[in-house]
Amino acid sequence: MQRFLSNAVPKSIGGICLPWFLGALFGCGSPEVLPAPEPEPEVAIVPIVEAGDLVVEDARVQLFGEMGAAFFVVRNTGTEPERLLRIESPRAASVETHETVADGSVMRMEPREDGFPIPPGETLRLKPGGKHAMLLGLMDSPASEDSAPANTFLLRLVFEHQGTVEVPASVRGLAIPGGMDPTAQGDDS
Ligand SMILES: [Cu+2]
Repeated sequence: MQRFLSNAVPKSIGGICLPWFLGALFGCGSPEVLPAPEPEPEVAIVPIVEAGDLVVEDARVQLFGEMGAAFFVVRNTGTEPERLLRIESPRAASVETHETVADGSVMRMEPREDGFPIPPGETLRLKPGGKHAMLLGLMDSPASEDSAPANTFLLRLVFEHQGTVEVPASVRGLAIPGGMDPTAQGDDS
């Protein structure tokens, strides 16, 4: 049984990086006003997870003190519609499904309480500036609940038909504005 490294969650930057955090999610971070980032920790290479007709790839989380965001790609290779109902994690008190949408020139997050549909043959992409999962109330989880490899963050994706699929996500610290999806930028960028 492996455990997460205890330093996987940066604890010292909780308060000051909230605006940065929100900017990262909205895809509108302002690099010139940001503090210098700490060196990136070694990022684990996470496996592709296959479950039934579903393939989950590129799972990653960005952690900001007690909050975070999760992103991943799910391909539905089958012939039946699927739906990602919700996401859970032993390290988050709650996980919400959100989508960042443009409201004029302003980007804002909207809850997606019914999760995200994945039609047959299509791909669901959770990414900065778009659909994403918000991790709230991050904590160190008991080892007994945590089967994730070192330096990864366990996500449990709950699908309507496939049920629960456990996915280890690579852990990133602070978001890097230059790494944002350029399609997420507002008109003011
Ligand atoms: Cu959100």
